[in-house]
Amino acid sequence: PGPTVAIVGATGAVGSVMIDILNNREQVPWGDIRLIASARSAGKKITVRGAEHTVVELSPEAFDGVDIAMFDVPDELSARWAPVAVDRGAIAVDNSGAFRLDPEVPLVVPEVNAAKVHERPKGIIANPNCTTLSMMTALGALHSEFGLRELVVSSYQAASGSGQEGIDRLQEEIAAVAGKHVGERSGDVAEALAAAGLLAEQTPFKAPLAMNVVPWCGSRKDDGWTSEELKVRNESRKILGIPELKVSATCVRVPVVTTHSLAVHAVFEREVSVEQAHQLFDSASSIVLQDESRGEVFPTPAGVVGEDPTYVGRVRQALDFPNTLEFFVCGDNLRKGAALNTYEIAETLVQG
Ligand code: 11C
Repeated sequence: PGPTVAIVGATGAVGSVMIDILNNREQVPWGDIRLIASARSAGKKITVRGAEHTVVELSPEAFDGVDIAMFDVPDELSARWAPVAVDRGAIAVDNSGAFRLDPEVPLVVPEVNAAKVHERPKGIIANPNCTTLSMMTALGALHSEFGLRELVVSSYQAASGSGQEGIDRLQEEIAAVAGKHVGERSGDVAEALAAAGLLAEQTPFKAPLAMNVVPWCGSRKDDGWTSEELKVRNESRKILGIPELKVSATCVRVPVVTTHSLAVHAVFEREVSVEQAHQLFDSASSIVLQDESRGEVFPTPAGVVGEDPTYVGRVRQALDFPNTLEFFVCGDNLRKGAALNTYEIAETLVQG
């Protein structure tokens, strides 16, 4: 039999996508597939690869016999349980933020730095934040040819970045404003939400998300930055192997259910043309180039949701900055941004 794989957090928003990926990518002949979740979800039956599996409760024994444990749970649960999985003999591939900046834990995007999976003194491999990941395949390809020096990005992040709670809240908010004549007066969207019983203290977002954009993702950090903006900076540096990379990010939540988008301003050491960038994107198997200059449409999150590749468009040479490209990327934050990249790390471990 093949190696035993565990999904920790199997019933969450990312865990559910992981099961879909397991059902649809059959290159690795896994032996046992173990679904692990909180006590609340234990006992639930889920069919994976044609066989019914019962979700088991998170415990040290749940990792016995597991070769690779993929964690799709909040930071504090990963921080506690990934080392337990390693103690029980598994390699932990962790999708949380708990270990990403640990110098003894590689932060891996297989298209960019696959070999790092073998440098894991703690037995843990980290999967990047979905916002960072959504632009990494494109930036990795450009960096290897032209040498990235500076990065300025604005994100347009989907509600599912806040998990099932975020998805449910956005759907409820949209239902609450649908058919109402709101959005023409300050505060009227919030009033419509309150009238529908959607209280401000019950949302994962800092402001109404329906008919709005919210320039705040993650938690508050020093000097006005958010955790998400610092993750984009620190994780991009680590994945690309450029510790001094200049990065500035503004992260914004938009009323999209799934798929993060980013407007990227990337400055390179060497001269780079749109044609050269197009060629690189065209030759990368996990990138789909959708650029207007070819008579095609540009990518949008509604057109990319559910897709595995990163979509790139609006590639332009900056008019006032030398060696600089502007482009727009869209990536499904639950697939390449989370479950798919985690799964690809596991595949890389198995396939060598
Ligand atoms: C968001 N990117 O959209 C975040 C969610 O560090 O894995 C993922 C947080 C993380 O809110």
